[in-house]
Amino acid sequence: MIELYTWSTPNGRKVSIMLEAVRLPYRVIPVDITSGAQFEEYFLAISPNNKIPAIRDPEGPDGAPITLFESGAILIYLADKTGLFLPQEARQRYEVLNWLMWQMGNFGPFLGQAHHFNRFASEEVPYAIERYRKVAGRLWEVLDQRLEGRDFVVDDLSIADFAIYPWCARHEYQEIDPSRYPRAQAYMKRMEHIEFVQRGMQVP
Ligand SMILES: N[C@@H](CCC(=O)N[C@@H](CS)C(=O)NCC(=O)O)C(=O)O
Repeated sequence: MIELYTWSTPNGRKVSIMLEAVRLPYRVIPVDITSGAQFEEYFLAISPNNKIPAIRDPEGPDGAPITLFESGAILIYLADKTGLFLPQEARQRYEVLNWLMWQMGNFGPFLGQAHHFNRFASEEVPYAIERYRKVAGRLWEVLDQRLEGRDFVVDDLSIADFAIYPWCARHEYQEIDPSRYPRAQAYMKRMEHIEFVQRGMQVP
């Protein structure tokens, strides 16, 4: 059975949503990143950058066990393993990968900085708060524009949506008012009504 090393954060939930979506059996191993569990040796052997999520699949592509870290790589792996949520057709596949990489390089790291400076920094840093508030607004605008005439970021529901939605769901940490981004707000509602998304968002 797949082992999912995770915690209750948007990056962790990308993978639990995918595992729920493809109905692969999995066991959750909570890694409490608030108490430093991500630095334990057993975990660093799986995730050398000391971050969740990570997975161990006893049945990798060649039948031998495989471990993966970085949520984007895990999503692609699970999509390839199951043939689900990442199209085979080249043009559609690259389009999904565009938006997955956009999330991995932008709509995650920069929103994460907004979370940090808005909520968790040990001192108030007005320049950083302002900078990441602006970047967050711009990224939400990019998503909102993309969703013009679309239900999901690439026509059919895909791993790109599983990566993007959990970060939308944390909009309060980003001090983002979704009603300013009506297409993104409608998208959030669409995603939150999907049962496997609801289940994935409860993990751990
Ligand atoms: N690029 C990584 C980012 C993962 C990440 O930032 N994980 C955070 C929680 S959301 C973490 O484990 N932080 C613990 C730490 O940095 O010590 C991914 O997408 O998997």
